[in-house]
This record gives sequence, structure tokens and C-alpha cells, in this order.
Amino acid sequence: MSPALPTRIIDSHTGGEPTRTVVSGGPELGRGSMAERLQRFKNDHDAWRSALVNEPRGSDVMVGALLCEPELPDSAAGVIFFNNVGYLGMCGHGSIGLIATLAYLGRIKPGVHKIETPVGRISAELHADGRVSIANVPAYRLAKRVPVELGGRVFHGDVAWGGNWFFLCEDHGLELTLAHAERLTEFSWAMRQALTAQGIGGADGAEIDHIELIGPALQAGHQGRSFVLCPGKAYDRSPCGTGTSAKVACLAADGKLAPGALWLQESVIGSVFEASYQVSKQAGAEGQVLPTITGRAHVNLDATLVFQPGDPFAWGITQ
Ligand code: PYC
Repeated sequence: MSPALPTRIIDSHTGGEPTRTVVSGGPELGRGSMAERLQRFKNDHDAWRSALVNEPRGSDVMVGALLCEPELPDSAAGVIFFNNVGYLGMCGHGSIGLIATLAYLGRIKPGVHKIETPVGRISAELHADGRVSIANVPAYRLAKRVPVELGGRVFHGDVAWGGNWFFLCEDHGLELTLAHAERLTEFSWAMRQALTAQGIGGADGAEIDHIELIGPALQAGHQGRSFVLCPGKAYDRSPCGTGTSAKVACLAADGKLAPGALWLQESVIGSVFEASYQVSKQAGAEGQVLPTITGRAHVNLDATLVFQPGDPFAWGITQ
């Protein structure tokens, strides 16, 4: 079966991490909030997710972004992010990729734009030089130095929300370089499974599906480095926008980063996000911070999907 309308996709990468934005012809999700449309996507159109990001068209590292008509008149766009195994509440590198894509299409100019996501509305500023700053959803640390047993040893990590749930571990003892990507992946995957097995979760028992190993920066003038393992076992080539947000929430909670001060976080491939935060003044938001993440995305593909009759994998390879 092939879709009625041509499906146009635009790929970009943000610090090496790809985003595939569907700009027309994707699944028809109707109206309502992005959270409601996400449920429809999940329940009725999941084959689209597979067709767009799974092999053979995509890969485990690809993050999809379905561009949606926004619900509110002053929003520039709505978006739903997804990957090889499911859906993301928010995606920092993907939001930067989305803004670069809208600029490439000539749909937005430099300035501040509101984007609706399933976990809330964010602001994104497109700068004149092409960089993008994302004012993310509120981030916070839920728990500090939580012990987790792994392979007969006890490691520790902070549980924090940055738009997704993260376990931020510093005492892993591993070198955060690309040469060790396989070892870092296996370790982080085992840690994620150990968290689930040991009942360690986010708020309301939410699964922690992102592991963030942290360490010292390797480049002068930067403050930290991370390796982030995403839910589908692919590691983030960028410093991970939601992961960097979770990190600044932890730094804020420890009194190690002042509001407005810059934190430059490197990814395992050496790409960099610039982060800072403001304290949330909203009632009931004690301990929450409002992170801003700045990075740069480049568009590298503008294409139309082809669904050839007889292609057994036209809708992706599924398990
Ligand atoms: O940048 O927030 C992010 C992200 C989440 C998963 C992959 N990238």
C-alpha cells in the first residue's frame, strides 16, 4: 500500500545527530494538542514511524519529526518526535533541526518562534547566523546520587527530567570518546536494564529511558562532556538537548551553576551545545529550572519517499 500524497522529508543533523522532518504527506492525525495527536500516531499510524526511521530507509540513530499544524494561532508549528522504538516527549537536537528545516523552507525568519510538543510548548530563537536557541520545558532533579548495582559493583546517578527521563552517572570510570562507543553503549544499556530491574524510575514510576554518562570536557573552554544512550540503543551524536537540560538542572540543584551562567557540554563525538538556565518562578515549580540550549543544525537532504509495489520493506524492518 502506498500513501495517497507524496511524502516530503527533509533531513538535517544537529552536531552530528540526524533529524528527519516530515514536512508534507505524512499520517493525518487530525486536530487537538500534540499529546492527543501523539496518541493517535501511536495507536493508528505506527507503521509511518517505521517507514520513516527504521532500516532500510532510516537507521537506529535517526530521529523523526512529524511537522503538524499547531493548535494555537501564535505557534509557528507543532511537532511529534519519534525513533526506532517509539516516541519522544521532547527532543532538543530535533527541535534545533526542525527550526533549521523551517528556515531552509523559507517558512520562518530569524526571531523567536513557539513550537508545540507533546510535553508542552517551547520557544526557539533562530539567530541571524543560523544558530538556534531552544527555551526548553522546565527541568528538575528528582533524586540525587541514587545507587544502582551493576555487575557486582555499585554505581550512582542523579534522576532528572529535561523533557525525557535521564539517569546521569559520573562514577562509571569510562573514557567518553568515540573509540569507546561500543563499550559505552553496552555499559549504558546494562545500566538502563538494571534501573528497571531495581525499580528505579522517574516521577510516577516513569521508565528512565535515557542514560547519560558524564565526565570532564576534552576541549579547552568547555565545562563537561557526555555520552547519552537513547531508548533504542543508539547513542546521541549531539550532546542531547534534553540531556543537557537535565544536567543543568542537576548543577543548579547542587549550587554549581548560577542562573544565566554558561555551561558548554561536548558530545562523545566532540560537538557542543551551549546551555544556561533561569529559575522558574511559576507557583508550584520549586526546584525547576528553565534551560536554554543553543546549537546549530545543517540540512543535508530534501527528498520524497517512494513506496514501490512489491517492496516487502517499504514500511521498514520491524521486529
Ligand atoms: O537532543 O533531546 C535531544 C535528544 C533526545 C534523543 C535524542 N536527542
